[in-house]
Amino acid sequence: MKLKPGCFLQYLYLDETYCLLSVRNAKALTDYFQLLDVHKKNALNNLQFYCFLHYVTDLKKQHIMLLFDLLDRNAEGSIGFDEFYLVVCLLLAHENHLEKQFIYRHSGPVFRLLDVDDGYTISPTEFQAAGFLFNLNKDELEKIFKEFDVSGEEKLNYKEFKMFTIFCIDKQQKKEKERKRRGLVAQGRVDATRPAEPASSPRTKHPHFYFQPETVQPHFSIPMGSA
Ligand SMILES: [Ca+2]
Ligand SMILES: [Ca+2]
Repeated sequence: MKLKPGCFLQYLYLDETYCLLSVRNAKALTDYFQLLDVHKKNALNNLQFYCFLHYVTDLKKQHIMLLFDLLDRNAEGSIGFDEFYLVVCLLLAHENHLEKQFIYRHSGPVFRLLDVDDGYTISPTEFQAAGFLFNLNKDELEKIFKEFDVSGEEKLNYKEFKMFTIFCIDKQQKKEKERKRRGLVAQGRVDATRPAEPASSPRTKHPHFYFQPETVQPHFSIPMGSA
């Protein structure tokens, strides 16, 4: 999925470590949300959500409606600002090739989003249905299940999923380092025969200045049996 050129969202800046917007950008997004919320219900229905995503992205109708259903878990027929904010951060993460960072930073909400039947595990079917959100293809998803389903029941519990998110971030950091290294080699600033430095742990800048609504935090509890 891609943002359409020149749309409002392209003017927002996503922090690449925390995959969140600054408070200032979040305020601008609130104003935008209020413009979309023509019925003044502090929520968007599926038609409003569809029009918004159809206007700003190249997502197909079936994917937009699936995303709406994933967000509207209590089947109220609408989604609030917190869910809207999460979607916008995800769209910007895509735009900046930070999907894996997004999964790592928001592992709780992502797990909850993928766990359609609220069974506290993610099945291959659940994962495949929403793979488009994180740029994961069928082969990649199969590999993930093979590698991280430690308990062997062909489902990922939260602990297994968390391991996968750590793997994601490591892979993304290595990729980013290699990309930067290639740039420096091209500029003649680094010896091409010198091996790349190992990936470091994620940066720990304090997220104090970023807007983090409740739904972006892993606020749900995992039963003892599945952890
Ligand atoms: Ca499930
Ligand atoms: Ca498992």
